[in-house]
Amino acid sequence: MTVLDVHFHYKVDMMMNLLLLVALVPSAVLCQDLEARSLGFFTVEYPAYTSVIDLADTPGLYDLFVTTFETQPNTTDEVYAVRDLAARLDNVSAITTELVSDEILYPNEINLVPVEVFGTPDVLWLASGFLVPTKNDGAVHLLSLQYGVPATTVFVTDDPVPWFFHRADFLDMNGDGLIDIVSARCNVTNHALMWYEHPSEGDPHKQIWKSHHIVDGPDIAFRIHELPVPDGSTRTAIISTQYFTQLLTVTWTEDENGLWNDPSKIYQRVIDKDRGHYFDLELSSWFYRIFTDFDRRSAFPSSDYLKSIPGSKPSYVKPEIILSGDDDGNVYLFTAEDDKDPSNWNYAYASIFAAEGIVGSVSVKDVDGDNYEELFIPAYSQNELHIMTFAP
Ligand SMILES: *[C@@H]1O[C@H](CO)[C@@H](O)[C@H](O)[C@H]1NC(C)=O
Ligand SMILES: *[C@@H]1O[C@H](CO)[C@@H](O)[C@H](O)[C@H]1NC(C)=O
Ligand SMILES: *[C@@H]1O[C@H](CO)[C@@H](O)[C@H](O)[C@H]1NC(C)=O
Ligand SMILES: [Ca+2]
Ligand SMILES: [Ca+2]
Repeated sequence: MTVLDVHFHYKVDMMMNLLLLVALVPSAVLCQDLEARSLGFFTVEYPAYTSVIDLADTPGLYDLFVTTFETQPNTTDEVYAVRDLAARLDNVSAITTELVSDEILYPNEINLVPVEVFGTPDVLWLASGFLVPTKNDGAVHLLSLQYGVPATTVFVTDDPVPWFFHRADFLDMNGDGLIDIVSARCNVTNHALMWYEHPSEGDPHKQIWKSHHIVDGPDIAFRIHELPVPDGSTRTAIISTQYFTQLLTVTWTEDENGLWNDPSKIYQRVIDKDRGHYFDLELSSWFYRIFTDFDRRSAFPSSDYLKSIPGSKPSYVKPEIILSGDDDGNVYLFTAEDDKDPSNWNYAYASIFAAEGIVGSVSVKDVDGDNYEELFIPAYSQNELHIMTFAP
């Protein structure tokens, strides 16, 4: 397993320093042991990606959304929800799921669209498609739960050929006041960071969003981040873990208004290379870790997933990290060797969950408000969704 720490300035070029470690908050609190214990599991066929979401129609109650996919061609795939998780933690084996969609083939990551994008709450985004024959024509979908459950799939891109999509994010790229979709699209040989233009007229849920190419390279995962630069201002940057081309890159605009529609103002630089398949990343204002693919024993799904758990020890300087080992079958808890030493960025890790076969993307959230995080672990090959808690 390769765990890569990158911290402090990467001098990207004359115009910009990437200052990824900007401040450390001192902490006087001593180490406490973090231990996760099982609350049980319930059955879901092929659970892959999970998200815990607080919908506006039930404020303060957390729901679990789970995407599932089969790697056999010509099968259908489903997205499920479990509503009001807190009420169900005392009888996990009795949990039943609600069907959200059975219309999307190979659904990958799912999450909430920020309310500002449409001015209406409870719209989910979902990115789909992968190598499986009959399931390789992916898209970024919008699911409005207000239209009812099962939700109707809406939004198609105008891309004329099949592409896979794994994540979406939201930013007004052309400055027209309408927030656009940013995504990476790929097939095995072609990869690009794209943005999709929020239609200025008509119902945006029922129209094609025009595609705009930003740069080649990004394929699966990326994060949008405001990067501080030496003159005290910031640049909106998109940091991408390029899986197929095995590079970690940053893309940004030097447009004075932060717009992305003039290609001559877009810059892209390699931050890191020679570490294998970069897969996913989490960013905070002061540090980041990138996890690369390891121990590939099976073809699908193909990599690591990670989530940081910033709330688990609030007075700590460096966050704990939960990492799914994907096809290595484990969920790992990473803890900093030394929370207070800014020169020591080593993390120790231990497996806190071992599955038979593949583990999908884990969600971490304190859903019952006792200040201890719960973990939602899709044991893909076992057709089980496990719940754990850090509560004693
Ligand atoms: C999927 O089903 C269609 C219609 O039955 C069939 O023509 C096609 O060959 C199948 N594709 C695969 C990859 O199994
Ligand atoms: C859990 O739910 C099942 C099914 O509803 C029920 O039979 C069982 O008694 C419940 N167990 C507890 C401990 O409440
Ligand atoms: C990927 O997409 C490009 C552009 O449409 C196409 O030329 C190429 O054949 C595709 N590659 C694969 C492996 O499908
Ligand atoms: Ca826009
Ligand atoms: Ca809790």
